[in-house]
Amino acid sequence: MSPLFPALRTADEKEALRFGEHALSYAELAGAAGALAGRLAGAGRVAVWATPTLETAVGVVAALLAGVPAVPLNPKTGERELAHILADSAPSAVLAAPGDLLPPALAALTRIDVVATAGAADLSAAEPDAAEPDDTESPALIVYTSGTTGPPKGAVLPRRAISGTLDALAEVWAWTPDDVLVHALPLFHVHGLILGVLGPLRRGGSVRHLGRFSVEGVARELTAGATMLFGVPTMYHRIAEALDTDRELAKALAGARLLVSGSAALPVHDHRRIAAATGRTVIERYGMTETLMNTSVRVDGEPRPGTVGVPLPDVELRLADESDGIGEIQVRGPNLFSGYLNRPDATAAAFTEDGWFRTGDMASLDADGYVRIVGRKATDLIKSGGYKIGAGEIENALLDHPGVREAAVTGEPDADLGERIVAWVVPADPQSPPTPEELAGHVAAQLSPHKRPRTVRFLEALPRNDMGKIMKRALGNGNG
Ligand code: MCA
Ligand code: AMP
Repeated sequence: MSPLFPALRTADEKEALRFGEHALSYAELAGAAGALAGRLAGAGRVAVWATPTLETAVGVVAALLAGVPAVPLNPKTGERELAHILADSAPSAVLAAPGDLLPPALAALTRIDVVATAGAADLSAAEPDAAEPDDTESPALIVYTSGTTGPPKGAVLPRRAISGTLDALAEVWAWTPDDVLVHALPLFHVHGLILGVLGPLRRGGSVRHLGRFSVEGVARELTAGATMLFGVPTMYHRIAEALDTDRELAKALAGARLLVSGSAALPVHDHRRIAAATGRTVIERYGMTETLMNTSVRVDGEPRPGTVGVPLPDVELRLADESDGIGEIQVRGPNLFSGYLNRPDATAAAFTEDGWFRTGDMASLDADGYVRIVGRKATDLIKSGGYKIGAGEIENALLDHPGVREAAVTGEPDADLGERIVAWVVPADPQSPPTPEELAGHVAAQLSPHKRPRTVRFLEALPRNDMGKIMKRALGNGNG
C-alpha cells in the first residue's frame, strides 16, 4: 500500500500547515488527523465545513486516512444549493471547527468537532495511515461543480487521481519538500484544497494559508521564506495593479521560485506587467474539477504567456472536431474523476464513445504542442474570479424571486474578475422593479455570494427567436 502522505509516517517537527497564527508540524498533524481518522472509520461519507482554517485541512486529511469520502462545503453556500448538495451526497456527519455556527440544514447530521490545536492530540494513540485503503479507485473527495443548466454535480475523485495529478505537477514544477507554498484560495474546490493543501502535504513540504487574499499577505510570506505562490488570475491582476507603486512586492515576487496561475486564463497584459516589474514569468497550468490537472508550462520549459503549456506526464490530450486549427480539448489519463455522483446520464455524456473526457474547452496547438485555450463550447458557463458558474442555475434562482417575471444571465468581460455576471430581468411589475441589490442578495442567499449578479439590467421583454428561445447574443456584450 502506498500512503497518500508519506511524510505523516516520519512525522517530524517540520511545519506542515500554517493558517495565520495557527500552525501544525507533521508530528502534530499526524496525531490530530490520525486520532480523528480513528473516529471516522466506517462513516459512509462526511461533509467538511470548509472554512479557510487548520480544522478543514485536518478534517480532510483525516477522512483520506480513514478512507471515508469527504464532501467539502462552501461555508457561504446558500439555502437552495446547500439543500441540493446534502440531498445528493447524503453525508452521515459534518466535520467543523469547535464553535463554528452551522446552518439549520446541517442540524440532522452528526457533528464532529475537529481538534487542530497543536499539542492537543494524543500522538501515542495515533496510527496515521493504519486504515488507509489499498484500492486507489476508492472515492476520496466529492467536489461540486456547476454545469450549464441545473444544480451543481458532484465530481467523484478517486485517490488515484489525486496522487497522480500531484506527482505529475511535482515532476514538471520540480516541487520538493523544501518548497513553502503561500495561497489564499478557498478550500472547497480543487485548486485551493487538492493543489494548495494536499499538494504540499504529499511532498512533505509546507503551506501557509492567508485566510483571505491580500497583496500585502502575499508579499509578507514571500519575503519570509515562502517559495511558491498559487492564485487565480483575479489575484494576479490585483498584484499587477499594486506592482506599479509597491517596490517591496516586486522584490518579494522576484525572489519566489515559482508563481503559478490557474482556474481561468491570465490575460497576457497582466503576464507582461508582472514580468516587467519582477523579471519573473507566471507559469500557467490548466485543469478542471473533473480532470484535475491536464497541462502546465514546465519549470524547465519555455514560458509562453497566452498558453497553458504542454500535457502533463501520463495525460493524453487531443483536439476533437477541429476546424481552422481549433477544436475541443479531450483528455484521458490517471488524473480523471470516476464520474458524477448519482448522475450516470451526465457521466456518460461527458465521455466520447472511445473513452475520452470532453472538457468543453476550445483550443489550438502550437507546432511544439503548447496548448492555447481560445474559448468554451458552452456559452452558458461563466468564469468569474476563477469560479465556474452556470447561467442556468442563476436564472432559476432569479425566477424564484417574486419581483422577476423573466430572467437571462450572461457573462461580460471584466478586468478584475475575468468575467462579470450580468442579469437581464423583466420585472413582474415594471412600475416597481426589485432593486439590483435585492436580486444580488437573493442569489447570494439561495446559491452563493460568488454567483450573485454584479450588474442587473431591466428590460421590457427578453429577445426571443421564432421558437421562443431567448437569444442571448442579442443582449449587449452577452456571452451567449
Ligand atoms: C458580497 N458578499 C455578499 C454579498 N455581496 N454576501 C452576501 N450577499 C451579498 N449580496 C460577500 C462575499 O461573501 C465576501 O465575503 C465578500 O462580500 C466579497 O465577495 P466578492 O466580492 O465576491 O469577493 P471578491 O473580492 O470578488 O473575490 C475575489 C477572489 C475570489 C478572492 C479572487 O473570487 C476567489 O477566492 N476566487 C477563487 C476561486 C477558486 O478558487 N476557483 C477554483 C475553482 P468575505 O469577505 O467574508 O469573503 S477552479 C478549479 O478548482 C480548477 C480545477 C482549476 O483549474 O483550478
Ligand atoms: P472548474 O470546473 O471550476 O474546475 O473549472 C474548469 C475550467 O476552468 C476549465 O474547463 C477551463 O475552462 C478553465 N481553466 C482552468 N485553468 C485555466 C487556464 N489556465 N486557462 C484558461 N482556462 C482555464
